[in-house]
Amino acid sequence: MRKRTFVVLIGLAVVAAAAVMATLGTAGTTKAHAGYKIYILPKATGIPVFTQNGLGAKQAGKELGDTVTYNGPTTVSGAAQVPFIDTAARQGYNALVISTPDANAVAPALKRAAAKGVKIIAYDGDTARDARTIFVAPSTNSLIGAFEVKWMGAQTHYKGQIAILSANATSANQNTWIKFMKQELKKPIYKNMKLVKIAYGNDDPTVSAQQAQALLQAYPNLAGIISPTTVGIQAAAQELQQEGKCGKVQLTGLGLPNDMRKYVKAGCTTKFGLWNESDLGYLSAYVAHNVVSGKLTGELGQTFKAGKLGTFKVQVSDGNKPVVVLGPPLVFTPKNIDKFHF
Ligand code: RAM
Repeated sequence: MRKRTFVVLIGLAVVAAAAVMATLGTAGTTKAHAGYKIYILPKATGIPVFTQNGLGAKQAGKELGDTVTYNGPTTVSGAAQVPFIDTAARQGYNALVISTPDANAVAPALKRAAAKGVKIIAYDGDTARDARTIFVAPSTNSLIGAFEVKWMGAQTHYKGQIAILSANATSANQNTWIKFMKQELKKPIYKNMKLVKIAYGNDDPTVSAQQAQALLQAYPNLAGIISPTTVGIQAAAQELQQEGKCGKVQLTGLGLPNDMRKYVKAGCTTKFGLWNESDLGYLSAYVAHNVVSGKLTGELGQTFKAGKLGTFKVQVSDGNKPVVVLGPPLVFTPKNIDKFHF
């Protein structure tokens, strides 16, 4: 009797252990593919596009079972990003997703972090090619550059002096777009449009407003300003409005619909663009996850699924590689601006 009870008990214990193992097995599998720590480091916190990138990345983290931390300096500076990179490495993050205004300033720290096993993904503002595994681009750079010139031409009737109000002089994303703007401007249709100055507002609202004002003073006949930064375009719109120049000096570039809505209504710009910043953060977190898991190594042609956004491919884009591109830019006009809420 005793023996039989013992056998039954053993039998029950085996069944229970098997059940526990099955549960652990599932948990174990999930853990092997998720639970990564991803750090998203913007050019600076406090700029709405980066807040939106962070929210998108957190959404992706939720879907993937990863922990996403969003943090960075309060002013736009590559040097100011360095302590955050070192912290992410010290705290054992699996991946660092960075948009930088200064590739050279951050490259050594990124390499230090990579040596400690942190996977580096650049997004938005690229760093040195050998300091990251993959670059996530919001759109094709040549398209972004060409579009901005087309939007300006449409507003100035392809005539007059134009100026660019950029972000930081060291910023790779803006510099690349400006390179493609200059290329577009060489087309015959722009023969009566002349780029007279490139000013830098450092993605600081005050400096950008001062630079916009200086442009208006230095070039009284200015036909338009292209500002390939959400901070710059907003500051320029505000400046134009204050000086009663909306509609007289044209404005285009890259801006957030929410920032720019009132200036569109006031006639300060009739055409500008951007992309969905939350999606950009979301996609970047998916790239980071897949790099950490080993699915993406940066080899051209690799594909992966980024949740609600679908399937993406690692590719060459405008000679840069390896790049994952979010998609074509969105174009905002007085007709469609109220459809966009970000
Ligand atoms: C600013 C930043 C960012 C850029 C946008 C368009 O918010 O410079 O890097 O992508 O503008």
